Amino acid sequence: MPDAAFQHGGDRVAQALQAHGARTLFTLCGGHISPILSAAKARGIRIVDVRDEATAVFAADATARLTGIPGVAAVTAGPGITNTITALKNAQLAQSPLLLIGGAAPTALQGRGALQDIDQRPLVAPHVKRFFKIRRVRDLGPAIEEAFQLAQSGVPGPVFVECPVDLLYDEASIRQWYAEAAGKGTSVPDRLLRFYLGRHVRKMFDGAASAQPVTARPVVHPRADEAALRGAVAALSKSERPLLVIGSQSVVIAGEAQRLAQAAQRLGMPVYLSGMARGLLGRDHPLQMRHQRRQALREADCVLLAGVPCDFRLDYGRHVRRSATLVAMNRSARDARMNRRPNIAAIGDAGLFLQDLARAFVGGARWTAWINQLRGRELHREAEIDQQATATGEHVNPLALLREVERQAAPDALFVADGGDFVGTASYVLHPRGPLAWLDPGAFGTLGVGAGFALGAAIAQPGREVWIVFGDGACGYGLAEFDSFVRHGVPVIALVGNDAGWTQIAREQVKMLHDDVATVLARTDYHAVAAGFGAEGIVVRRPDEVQPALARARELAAQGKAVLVNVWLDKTEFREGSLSM
Ligand SMILES: Cc1ncc(C[n+]2csc(CCOP(=O)(O)OP(=O)(O)O)c2C)c(N)n1
Ligand SMILES: [Mg+2]
Repeated sequence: MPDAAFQHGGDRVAQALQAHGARTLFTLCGGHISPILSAAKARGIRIVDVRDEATAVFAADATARLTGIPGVAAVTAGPGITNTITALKNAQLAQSPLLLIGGAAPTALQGRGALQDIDQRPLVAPHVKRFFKIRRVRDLGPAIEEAFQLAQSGVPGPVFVECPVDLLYDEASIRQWYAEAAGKGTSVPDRLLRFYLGRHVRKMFDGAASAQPVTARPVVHPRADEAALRGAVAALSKSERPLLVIGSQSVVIAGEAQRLAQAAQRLGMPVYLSGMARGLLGRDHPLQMRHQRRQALREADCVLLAGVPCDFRLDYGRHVRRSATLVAMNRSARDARMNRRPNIAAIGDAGLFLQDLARAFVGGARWTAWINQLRGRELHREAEIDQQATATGEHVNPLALLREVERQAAPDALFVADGGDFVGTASYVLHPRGPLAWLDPGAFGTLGVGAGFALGAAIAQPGREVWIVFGDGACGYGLAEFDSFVRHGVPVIALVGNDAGWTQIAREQVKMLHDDVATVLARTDYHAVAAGFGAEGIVVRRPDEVQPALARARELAAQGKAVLVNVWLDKTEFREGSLSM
């Protein structure tokens, strides 16, 4: 189809998506967005329709995180948009660049009681970098173009483009529609209405015919200044016990992940990885530590936080000793200084800064004793977990289950984490295989991301083994998406740690209030629910069933089938004492 001849406004949106490399559009249909879906399909964009708008946004989020190209979701006006709010907020806090296209009532009927017509700006604007309200057809393409660039610039995040339905159809149809609405009456008010609506349509289509197809704009990634680099080199040169913590924001330029991994290795200091940065150094790198981070932070004399703010996860900065030199690398000046003023603030992309640092700094050999000290603790803790994994009970020990997943999962496996205690345990036991091999909700701690994240991941990277590590509570949010997995031929392995409860909450609630109210679930047959949607369901109640069940699940997934493995867990003390607020 020649780009110059747009069919209609919906096609302008589709052309702009195509120009930015969007290969997939996640959606749940609605009359307000039909022309966009149809035109995107005609242009070869894969339309992946799901069962809840939140899923569409979670999927777009995962696509963005894994490919570095903003993921795209389109939802209908009103309730379609309100259903996305949690997922949008999650993407905002996770700093994930995505584009949400929302429908809206016809321009002339907004505020006049049209179907699903609400003022969408006050609902959506707080959760996005910008809310584009489009009023003219010619602005559709340029708005998408700007939205893509904005989503990826500075601190990445979601951007919203509101497209009223009367801008999305062809001009002749819309003229006719407005003419019919204006009626044929001869009274003065009738004639005035006709005049008003005629002028309105002219304005909507003004300049549309000459508007050109859009092209993607370059994205400039922010770089910290030279002074910060010199300061960091000087701090490291003096340090006896440096520690590097790398978080999600360091890998927002997905294409740089491998180079960042090499830089971290060259720097030669102990590293903790969190969020999307998990797996950056592969499965078992001698510099990577997983346990006792708090203690290591207390002992370190120089702490480098790469894309990691001093929020609750670092006890608001209190985990870092007062006398330590703190180097904060962050795209956000506010996050770099949150709760604790760093000695050196490198405001810019943390991943690029670490690459520069690895080039500028030569040293590291004298840290061997420090590294060995941390490694010793690491081995000790691993031995403890091994010990706990041998405990047997009536059903399955979660540690033993996750150890078996760790043993079996493919070299390219991607783990999506959605749940409480079971997932917390998994984050210690599972070793992501490489960069961008772990997806969790991020700072918002949102339950229910699993199905959407897995869908986005599996579609963005076909052929990859995608696991969802689900709590039984968390799996309930997205169970209906087994329907989407089946219809779209998306093979994911959902591993449900079924402890018949919202255990992470119950653990503290019962201790503090002696009441398990609202935290108790049943040993529900989640595998049968998945099977009802046409997927494969496997149940595991005893330890000896674990190994064959996981092998079978991998086999089925390799054949292109979605599988849910529902594993009855025993109680464990592993997570005792862990609480985040
Ligand atoms: C949307 C949302 N609702 C509620 C919570 C609070 N919450 C945190 S962990 C948790 C329990 C999770 O239960 P489950 O998924 O079964 O995992 P488990 O802790 O039992 O392993 C809850 C309810 C949340 N984080 N997000
Ligand atoms: Mg549970």
